[in-house]
Parts: sequence; structure tokens; C-alpha cells
Amino acid sequence: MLVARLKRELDENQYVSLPDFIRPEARERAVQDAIEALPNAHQNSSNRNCYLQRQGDPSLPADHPRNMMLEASTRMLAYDRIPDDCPVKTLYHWEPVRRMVAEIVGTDPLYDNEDPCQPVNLVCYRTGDQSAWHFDSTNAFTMTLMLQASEQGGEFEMVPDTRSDEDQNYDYVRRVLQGECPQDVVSVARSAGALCIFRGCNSVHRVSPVEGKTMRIMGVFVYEREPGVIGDPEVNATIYGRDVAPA
Ligand SMILES: O=C(O)CCC(=O)C(=O)O
Ligand SMILES: [Fe+2]
Repeated sequence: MLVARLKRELDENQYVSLPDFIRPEARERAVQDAIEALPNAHQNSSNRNCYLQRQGDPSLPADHPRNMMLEASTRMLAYDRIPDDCPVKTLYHWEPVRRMVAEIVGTDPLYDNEDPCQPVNLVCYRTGDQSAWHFDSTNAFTMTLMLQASEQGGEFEMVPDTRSDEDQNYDYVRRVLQGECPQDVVSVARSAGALCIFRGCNSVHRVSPVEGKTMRIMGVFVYEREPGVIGDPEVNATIYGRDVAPA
């Protein structure tokens, strides 16, 4: 059965990719929606370590991964900046998709995220934009849909199982970040329309700098293990540029 094979692939490789997940007309429609909404995107530029922290640890050496600050830059369209009839929202809220994803990731059932910003994002990368090496923070899995690929660059690169729940593996992480382990970097082929489910918590990954005129446009979907989840206002302030309500 297809879902069983995808689950096995995810468990073995820490990612699985499904080509042609969205019809070309729907994909083009989502690309248009992203281009039209782009003036409302939050330009998200940051200098941070691979643990998504903006501050290093002065008690550690300069070449410790916690002190290796990396540049990232994307344009982020939050859920409430995307039209309600955009195909990425339709897909996200469609029960058969949620059920299929739940079976692949082995967390059943899954629920929609209820935050105003977080459930579905369109992440746009123009020339020079990139996502630096990082571990995803809380989510057990991440799901992305390539809506438009860049002409050059914009590769999704991952080093499976760089660390584990028990071992931070700092020395290895440092070598990966310094480019000393190219043989361990998996470049995940993503043509337009491909869905990717990956476990980014312990597998460091990045998007290499985008080159060329064509914007890389990625749909990102967040499902939850329990109903009613909303985001942390501070995280929304950082990622989406929202005001933090006064305490
Ligand atoms: O844009 C991508 O391909 C991956 C983005 C990413 O790292 C994430 O959503 O956690
Ligand atoms: Fe990530």
C-alpha cells in the first residue's frame, strides 16, 4: 500500500517526497495568490544559530555550533494574509489529506493548528534569500509543498540524523556547518508540485541561496497532535512581524 511505503521511507530517510501532489492549475493559482499577497509578506531576515537562537553562549568556544551565527532571509506570508480560497488552504483543511499525512507520520489523529498566522504559510525566496542550517524546533514533522521552484539554487539539503534526542553531537554538527561533510548532505529533489514530509528536529537542513529571477514559493503546513493549538505571540512577532499584545 502506498501510504505504508511512504511511512517506511520517512522512517528510514527522515524525509519522503511525493511528486505531482497538486494539479498544475491549482498550483498556478496558488503561485498567483502568493505574488499578489507579496506586499503583505513579512521580510524575515535573521542572524541565528542552527538552534534558531539569536544569542550565542559566551562560555563556549567561537566555533561551537551554538556560536556559529548564520544569515537567513525569506518573505513570509502568514495564514491570514492568504486568500481563503487559495488551493493551499483547501488542501490543508481537506480531511483526506490530513488523514493521509497522519498515517504517513504515524500520529493519528492530527488536528488543524488554530493560530491566526501559523497553520499554512507561503514562504517566498527571491534572489539571494536562503534558509540557513537549522533544526526545526517543536514540530515532530514538517510538511511543505513546492509551488514554484527557482531557476538555480534553492536546494533543500539535509543531513539525516545529525543529532538524536540523547546526544547533541556538537562536534559533528560543527563539521557539517563548516562544510566538512559534503558526503553526508542529501539534496532532496523537489520539482514544482512535490509534497515533502520531513523530520527536521534532529536532522539539520537548509535551503541554499536562491539564484535567478524566478521566486521560490513554498507552501508550509502545520498539523497538531491535539485540537485548539495556537502559537506563541513572541514567535509570531519574530516570524510574522506581528505586534506582541501588551501584557
Ligand atoms: O523551504 C523548504 O524547503 C524547507 C523549509 C524549512 O526548513 C522548514 O519549513 O522547516
Ligand atoms: Fe526547517
